[in-house]
Amino acid sequence: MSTPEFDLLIRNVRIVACDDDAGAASPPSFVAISNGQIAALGPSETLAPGATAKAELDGAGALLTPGLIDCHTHLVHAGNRAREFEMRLSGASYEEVARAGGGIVSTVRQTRAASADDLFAASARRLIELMRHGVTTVEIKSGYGLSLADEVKMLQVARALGQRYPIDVRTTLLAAHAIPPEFAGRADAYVDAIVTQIIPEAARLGLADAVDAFCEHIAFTPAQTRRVFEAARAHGLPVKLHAEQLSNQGGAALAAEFGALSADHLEHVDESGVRAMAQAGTVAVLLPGAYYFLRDTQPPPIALFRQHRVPMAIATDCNPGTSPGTHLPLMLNMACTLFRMTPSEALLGVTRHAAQALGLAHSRGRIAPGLRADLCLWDVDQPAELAYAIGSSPLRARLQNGVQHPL
Ligand code: DI6
Ligand code: FE
Repeated sequence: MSTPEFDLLIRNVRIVACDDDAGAASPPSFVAISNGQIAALGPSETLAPGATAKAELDGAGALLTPGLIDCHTHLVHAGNRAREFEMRLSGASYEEVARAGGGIVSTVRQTRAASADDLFAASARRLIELMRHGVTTVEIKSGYGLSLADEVKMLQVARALGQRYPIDVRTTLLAAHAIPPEFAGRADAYVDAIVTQIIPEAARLGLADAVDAFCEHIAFTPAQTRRVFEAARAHGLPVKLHAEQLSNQGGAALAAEFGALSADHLEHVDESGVRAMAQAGTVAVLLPGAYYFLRDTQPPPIALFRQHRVPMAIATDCNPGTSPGTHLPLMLNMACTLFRMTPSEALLGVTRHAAQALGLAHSRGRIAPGLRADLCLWDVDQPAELAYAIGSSPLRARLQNGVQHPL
């Protein structure tokens, strides 16, 4: 009788598969990996006695989760906005800073001025931090270029990061993030450029996995957002939306109308928006880091998402203006403390539901045969500890595509 030779056999781990309840771990189990995928798993005593593997990893009873997925970041950018942080501390609001020429547009200036190499180097530092906190798939948005050449530069840097480091990068075109200075007062003309030049070129170059927009009174109207979505659809690209972050614009319903993968932020969404999301299968991506950093006071309506069974994902929103951080496990804590999510919901939010928010549920986000062997081994006893701890890093090992990389 022949027994399979696996590439890697992980023994003695307690698995949190993240199927639908991430609140408890399995009894001691094994996970077998072949060709970068999970080949088999089960309680330790069910492993065939003659099973062999090219390599083995003893989990020593540690907790095994899917690799974490950060499904909403603006990780590629130049400079920082510590000065603006100080301004806000002395009383200026986010909108006031934006209207005074600070905010997103100041990062646009620095990102445009940076060479691709400099942008790569600055962003790589943040990417490495994400990986150290267990992230194996990250979504990176453009949106600080706001011209054809600079948006393409950002997306190319994002893709290059994914080629250089052991992390899977998904790119999202966010040309509709802010109105660039050269289009001040001519937002519709900028939207023309987005739909006739930037989206078609990003699609032609194959640089974007999705298209996003910032639908808000300080950014793009629902009518402008609709034009962006129509162009995305014409080029076969799925959409996502920064919706109802500062006010209720009906963005969530608009996103749902276009079958959006996700609507993100959502502090001000109402029940009709939530219902539309539920019907469309649109994931709610919640960003507690931005809520915290802006000292927002209206949390997203978690009870409505639960009631209408809208899957909730959690992400860092890593960006220089409203969430300058790369600690995804810390976001679990904030989702629980600030939004009153459960630790189990929070963990599903960075695994299964984050995969869904990127259209990747078929390949990752859970521990199951046939899925990518993107895995994290944690020095904790129970999964709730991952959300409970404030800013610790109990990651012991991280595997991407079945390969363990030094932390
Ligand atoms: N909402 C946000 O929180 C970030 N973008 C957005 O549309 C902020 C980006 C920035 O301030 O640089
Ligand atoms: Fe964002």
